[in-house]
Parts: sequence; C-alpha cells; structure tokens
Amino acid sequence: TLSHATKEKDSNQVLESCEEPKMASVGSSISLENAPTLAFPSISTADFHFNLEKASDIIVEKVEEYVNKLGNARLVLVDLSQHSKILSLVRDKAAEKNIDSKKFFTFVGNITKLYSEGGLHCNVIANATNWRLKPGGGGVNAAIFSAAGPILETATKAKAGSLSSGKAIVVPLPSSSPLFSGEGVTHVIHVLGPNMNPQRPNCLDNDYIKGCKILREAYSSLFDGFASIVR
Ligand code: AR6
Repeated sequence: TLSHATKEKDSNQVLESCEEPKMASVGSSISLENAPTLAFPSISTADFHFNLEKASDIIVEKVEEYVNKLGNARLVLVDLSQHSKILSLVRDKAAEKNIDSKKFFTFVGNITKLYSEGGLHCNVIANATNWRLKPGGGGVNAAIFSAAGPILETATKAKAGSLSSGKAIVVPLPSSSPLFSGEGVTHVIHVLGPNMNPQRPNCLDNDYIKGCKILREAYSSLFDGFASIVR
C-alpha cells in the first residue's frame, strides 16, 4: 500500500495542509485546516461511462464558478488511484485557470477513509448514486452506503424516495454512523449524474448535448447543497 506521503505528492494540495495533520492548529493554515470541506468523486465517469475530457472541463468550470462563493470552504475531487485520468485532467485544467489550490485540489484516497487513512478532514462527502438512492451497485455508491451503515439508507429515505438526473439531495448523517464517528462526516450529498452506459437506466445514447447539460446541473446542485450546509 502507498504511504501517506506518497499519496500526498499525488494531490496538488499544499504540503503543509495535511502532511502533518497534528500540526493543524499551528500557524497560518489554521483557518483552512478547519474549513468546511466537500470531498466529491467525479460524477458519471466510471459506471456511467461519461467522457473524461468533457467531464473534466465541466468540473473545472463549475469549481471556478462556485469556489469563491463558498467563503473559506474547500472543494476536493477524490479518486481511488494515483493513476486516475480524471484527477490529472482536472489538475492540469485547474492550474491553467489559476484556481486557488488551497480552496480546490485533488486527492487520492478512498472517500470513506479520507481522515483515518489520509489525514484529510472532510465534513461533507458527495456520492455518485443511482435514481433509486439504493445501496450497492458498485463504485462509490456501494462504498459510501456500506461504510455509513444502514442508518444512511434510513436517513436518505426520510428525505426522498428517488432522484432525477442532474439533481442532488443533502442528507444529514446521524451521529451513530461510523462515517460520522470515525471520519467526521456530518452530511452525505447524493448526486445523480447523466448515464451513458446502455446497461443502466435512462441511458442518453451518447447524446452529449443533453449529457453535458445534466452534468453541469448535477455539479450546480451538489455545490448549492454544500453551500446550504456551510451557510
Ligand atoms: N473513493 C473514491 N472514489 C471512488 C470510490 C471510492 N471508494 N469508488 C469509486 N470512486 P462510479 P458513476 C470513483 O462508478 O460513474 C453505482 O453503481 C471512480 O473511480 O462510482 O457516477 C451507482 O449506484 C470514479 O472516478 O459512479 C450508479 O448506478 C467516480 O468515483 C452508478 O454506479 C465515480 O464512479 C453511478 O456511476
């Protein structure tokens, strides 16, 4: 397994922010270290087969639109592998646009273990879900529902029975969830992105006009949801 330091090098985060989490209360990084932070996966780009170039353009465009409206809050794009194509595309495009790397960065790690394994505190995590808002199905959805325990399904049901594509829903996580106690996650935001996989419901049959519109709406809805928590 990768050492913590190796993982850090693969993110474009400033080193002081989390290479030494114990030092978080010392020095000028204090306000950012304790800043509300949303960790989110790249919506629709794995099981839903959405084009990575197009998705990376949209992520950077939406981050640029929201990052300065969120005060000191941070946005972090997460993926499992240091070889993640979507992370490197987004990193390069964000650098070109001079997006503040203290407020937006990429991070390699399991979104359900960012604090315990990566030392990165994220109070809110996003989930790339399915329209039924059901556990399982693989990918990040299965990982988050499993790590959060059955209480997440109950809390989700209390909010909604289904989700339409391009929409997000904020679910406060009960403190009895292991994700709350172990990782410090207080909210999960479920997001339903556009689907380009013929094996999954509501496939857009390669219609990227619709697909890009829905992916933009999905990120707007996600970041609006995060803003409503931060406020
Ligand atoms: N931590 C961080 N990132 C992850 C993790 C994890 N534990 N697991 C996956 N990723 P996907 P989609 C990354 O397929 O394309 C589900 O079955 C992954 O590498 O999870 O929106 C749902 O129920 C990729 O970059 O979501 C839906 O039916 C990103 O998360 C469907 O898949 C999204 O990959 C949604 O498909």
